[in-house]
Amino acid sequence: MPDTLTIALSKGRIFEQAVPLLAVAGIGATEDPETSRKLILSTDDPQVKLVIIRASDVPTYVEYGAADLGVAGKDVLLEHGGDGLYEPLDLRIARCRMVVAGMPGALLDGGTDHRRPRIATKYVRCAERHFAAKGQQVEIIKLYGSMELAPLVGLADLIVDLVESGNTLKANGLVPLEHICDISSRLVVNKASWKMKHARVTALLDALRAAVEPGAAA
Ligand code: PRT
Ligand code: MG
Repeated sequence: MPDTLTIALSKGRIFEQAVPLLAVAGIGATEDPETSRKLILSTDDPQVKLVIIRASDVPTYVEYGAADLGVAGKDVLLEHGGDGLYEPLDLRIARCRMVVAGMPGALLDGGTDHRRPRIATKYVRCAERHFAAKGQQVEIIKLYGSMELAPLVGLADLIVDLVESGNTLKANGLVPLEHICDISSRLVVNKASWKMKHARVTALLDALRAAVEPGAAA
């Protein structure tokens, strides 16, 4: 069926916040990924299915055409890099900020001992770009999670992480020191699907745009 659409989503906040937008666009999820063990979920539109994958895998599925569309955080897209997919719409969901954080009073330049500050992060590319733009030499330590622990145990001087309420930083005695960028989730589209399923994809894109920007609809 050439006009079937597959949409890649991750469980948790992206699924929860994308569902109301998809519903406005006429796509109702008929199953809940938090309770279902299925990785392919049907919707009440027989021509649309959802695949439930890790947030950081969404760009890969969409780039390779395993999904026609997907929803991914800008942080994930910046780390994925390249121009292998289209990013036509800011869905304005799962919003947060990417920041440099550390202990109160931590020196962003590493202090006086001329050692390059060590930065622990899951967002290696974003961190490299941020410090390079400031002309600052740093040593990046790649972690896969719990970045907030790194400064507490002497693994790193600073972290680059996402902050929403600030509660996680506060609970670990850390403070935001520099704002890197605002983050929200984006609709991404496979390039071949954009051409081959153009009518279907643009109809969904228009419906989602109207759901995101009520009043801005044509
Ligand atoms: O968990 P997994 O490794 O599968 O992937 P993931 O952690 O990337 O997925 P998920 O579902 O946690 O996040 C999906 C997307 O949500 C991210 O890619 C971001 O674009 C977006 N998002 C929005 C966030 C947050 N807000 C957020 N607060 N992602 C993570 N956090 C974490 C943050 O890393 C920190 O540990 O929440 C903590 C901070 O929250 P506060 O409220 O205490 O400041
Ligand atoms: Mg997570």
